[in-house]
Amino acid sequence: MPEKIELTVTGMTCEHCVRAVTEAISGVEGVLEAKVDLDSQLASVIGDGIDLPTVVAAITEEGYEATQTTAS
Ligand code: 9UX
Repeated sequence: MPEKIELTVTGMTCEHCVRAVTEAISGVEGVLEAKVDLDSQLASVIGDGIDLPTVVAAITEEGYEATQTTAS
């Protein structure tokens, strides 16, 4: 069953940041869809068997901070 994870991503200040984060998340194994919103600082990730620490690490490697806000 695909699951959805939401994270708060801080440090993004422009749409290029948003794209960098979106692409970083999209590159993680199991991720099917990643939506990142600049204003709300929320990243919504849909995937199957996603490893949360791997997602956080991918975002951190791009220079942003991520914390999980919800899981289901
Ligand atoms: Mo432009 Mo967003 O340097 O950091 S990509 S503000």
